[in-house]
Amino acid sequence: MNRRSFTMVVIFSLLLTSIAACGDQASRTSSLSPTASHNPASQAVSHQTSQQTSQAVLEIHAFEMGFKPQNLTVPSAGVYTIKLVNDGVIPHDITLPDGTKISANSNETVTADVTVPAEGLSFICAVPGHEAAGMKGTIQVASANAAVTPTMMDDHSGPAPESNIAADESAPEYILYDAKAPVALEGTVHEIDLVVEEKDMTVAPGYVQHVWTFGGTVPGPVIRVKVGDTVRINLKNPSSNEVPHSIDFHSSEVAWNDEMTSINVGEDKVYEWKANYAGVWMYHCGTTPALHHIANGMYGMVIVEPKEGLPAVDHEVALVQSEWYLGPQGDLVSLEKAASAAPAPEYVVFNGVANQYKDHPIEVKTGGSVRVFVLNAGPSIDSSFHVVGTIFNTVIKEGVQLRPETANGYGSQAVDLAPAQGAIVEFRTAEDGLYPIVTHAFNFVGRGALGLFQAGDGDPKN
Ligand SMILES: [Cu+2]
Repeated sequence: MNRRSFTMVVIFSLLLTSIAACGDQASRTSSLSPTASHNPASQAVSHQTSQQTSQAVLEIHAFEMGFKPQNLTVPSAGVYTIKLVNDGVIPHDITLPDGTKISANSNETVTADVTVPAEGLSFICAVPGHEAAGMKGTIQVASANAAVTPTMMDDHSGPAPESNIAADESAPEYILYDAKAPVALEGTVHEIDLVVEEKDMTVAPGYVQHVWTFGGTVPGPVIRVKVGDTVRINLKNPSSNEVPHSIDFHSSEVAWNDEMTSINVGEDKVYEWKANYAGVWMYHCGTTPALHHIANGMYGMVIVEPKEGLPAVDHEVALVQSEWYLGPQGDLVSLEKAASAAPAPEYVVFNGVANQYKDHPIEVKTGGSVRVFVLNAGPSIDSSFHVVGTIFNTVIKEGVQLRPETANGYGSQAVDLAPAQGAIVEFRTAEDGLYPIVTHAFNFVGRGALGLFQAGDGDPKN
């Protein structure tokens, strides 16, 4: 919140109200109060008899993700009627610095009178994430010599663009994400309730973000089925949430504008698909801006085994690599950082939390066979998945297979995964000891992309 800007608006508002109080239409002209703006029709009528009738209608269209026009200029300070036309597919609003909110659902038009002070004002869409995605604008007064500056507009109630978010020593401990891969679901038809939860999460020691999740965790639950199975997902967006969401299964063959469309809060949707192809697949929210919904935690892994299943191994682990672009503590992640042409996440992580398997190594039997299902959820950084001290004897990446029986002595050291690519890798540990899990894009190892396999007691010397 820009204190100075806010204070100026409030002072001007009080001034207007006190001047108007001398007349007989006082209560009808103090149109900056949120209640007044929520009842646009009656306000518009009352102003017909007022000294301060609306000077003009300012028509502003909302869409995903912006306003058109974004910056308006009025000839003088005073009361104006804002006509908000929502051309988008999800709800939007125009929110002023004092909290006045004009809300419109998809294809709806809502009008309300507002007072534009001499110094102008800024407005945003207050739906979480929408301001950061570009839904902000200004109304300036042509004669004003104190127009709203871009700086004042930018730090109005939104995440600041600075790159250093200070650690919070009182942040809760992170919750360890179990890396053990689940077994395949029983049967051939699977009905799964997937509830979207918007919640706070400690993503690294000292850093809490308000994440959007499938099922309450980042990543969402691993869903494991076999080729030929039918999966029926009941996606629920509870009314306690704030924004629309959707789901997109890369393991499915469906029309984008059918199963993958967004649902508003309070709505449900069935997304049914058949597992026709084996592999490690991504699922994610695709609601605009998809970059923000993915960066804010909405992704997970689907494992589709061949019909006959995978050969038995001693250990199975599921790891999802992803990025955190920190927003302010307790707020959404920064879309501005995530959208950079050269993205520089503060953290690159396995299963949602920085360094969690460095602090809590994944234990395996020395010499035992280890299978890792690995997915790069991105949203934007490539992975070079590597386990220090091992060689992958099996790699099944995006349908391409390296298998021991066909390898002619070849092995694999690192698996390249662009965002949304997945693989199955297998290896054995040679001796008791520690085997670091990294992305071999090494600038990210120091940013949280580090875990450990611990074979035996972890000590090669005894
Ligand atoms: Cu979403």
